[in-house]
Amino acid sequence: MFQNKGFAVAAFVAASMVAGAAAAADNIVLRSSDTHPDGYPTVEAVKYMGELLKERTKGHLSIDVYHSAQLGEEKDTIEQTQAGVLDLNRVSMGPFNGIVPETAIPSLPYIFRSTEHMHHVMDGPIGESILKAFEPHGLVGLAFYDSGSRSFYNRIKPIKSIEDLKGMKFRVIQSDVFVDMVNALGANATPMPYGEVYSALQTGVIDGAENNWPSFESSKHYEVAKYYTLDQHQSVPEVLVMSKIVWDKLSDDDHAAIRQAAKDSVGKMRELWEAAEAKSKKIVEDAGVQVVSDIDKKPFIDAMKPVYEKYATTPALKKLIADIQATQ
Ligand code: GTR
Repeated sequence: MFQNKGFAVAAFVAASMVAGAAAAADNIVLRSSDTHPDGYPTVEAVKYMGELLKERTKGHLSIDVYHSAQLGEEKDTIEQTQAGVLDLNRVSMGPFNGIVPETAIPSLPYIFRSTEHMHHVMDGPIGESILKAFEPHGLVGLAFYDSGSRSFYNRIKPIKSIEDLKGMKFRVIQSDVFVDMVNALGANATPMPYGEVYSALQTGVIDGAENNWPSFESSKHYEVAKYYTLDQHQSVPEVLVMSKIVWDKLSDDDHAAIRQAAKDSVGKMRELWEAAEAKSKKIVEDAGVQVVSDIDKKPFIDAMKPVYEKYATTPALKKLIADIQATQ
């Protein structure tokens, strides 16, 4: 019935079992992709969701998480998910910006005032409406995860003000919002897949990149980029999506179980995230990275005006910005 490898494996296992074949034939193993290494909070949160699902459906539904970009870089795995080749995908909202216009709004620089503000927005009706916005694009939005805040790091010098960024070359996620954000700060943006950043830093193709503490650490970029400036320009939530093609082959009970398990993994992710941030910060600081934390953010915020104007293209998107800003 199902074309992808995960289901094929489940069917093979079922066929080769003599006793209990009927029950096993019904078992579905969903394949989920993640760019991060094993142990990273997003990987562990989806594993946790899989455990809940397995337990609650008595083995009928479970998840295999393919970490470390084993199934490809984010842009490619999104296409595979839309095509029904991949079942689940945990990705940053960034690479969705060109596909699902609503995702550009929470990706805007400085749209969230704090982690609490981001939680209030993404846990409430605004978050629900953004999850729904994935459906016309062949994807079912299941949950948002934390991602701290993204800041610039580089291999050249400590960046202490917006002037220091002028003319420097930064890798960004393959999204126009990210490109426009870096260019609006007077630097030059180079979009490229996550997996290529380490060697691009090492060979000098780029001067720096930007990310949160756990990504800066687990990617080992801190080995080759010794200056980190906490300008905290974006708090782009992570998102867990499912292929609509695969979703449509499942029952209403399956849908309810998947939605609930995804929601229940959000709290787990938040716990893991806090611990990961503290751990990564320590590793990076112990490695001698120079951290600039006393930075005046006002010039950064002011420089983002044209970026907001560019992405508020319809009355609905303008309203989305206003609704996020009005959320307490
Ligand atoms: C991380 C995010 C990843 C990936 C990465 C990147 O913060 O968790 O999904 O998008 O950033 O910069 O490519």
